Amino acid sequence: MEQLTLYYLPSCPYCLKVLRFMEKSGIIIDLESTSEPANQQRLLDVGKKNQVPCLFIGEKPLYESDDIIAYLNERFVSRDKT
Ligand SMILES: N[C@@H](CCC(=O)N[C@@H](CS)C(=O)NCC(=O)O)C(=O)O
Repeated sequence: MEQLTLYYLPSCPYCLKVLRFMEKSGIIIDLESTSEPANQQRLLDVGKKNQVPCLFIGEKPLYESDDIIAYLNERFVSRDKT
């Protein structure tokens, strides 16, 4: 399975929405704050947009908090129930 990394900013409400969902669901993945210039550069290099939150699924960027939550829900929550 691909490595998951969430690029986020602590001050971003959309990021906090994703982080709250992860906490509630017990989902632990790598986190990288784009307040670090190197992380921001990597987000731009891979995702082409300086927008957070962005979930890296391997090397594939997924933007939009609702889409990220839907992906994490499908990968970690819904599958546990089947
Ligand atoms: N619709 C997006 C909104 C994300 C968003 O607006 N993020 C802000 C930070 S709170 C941002 O990265 N703005 C910079 C930009 O869009 O270039 C979502 O739900 O993820």
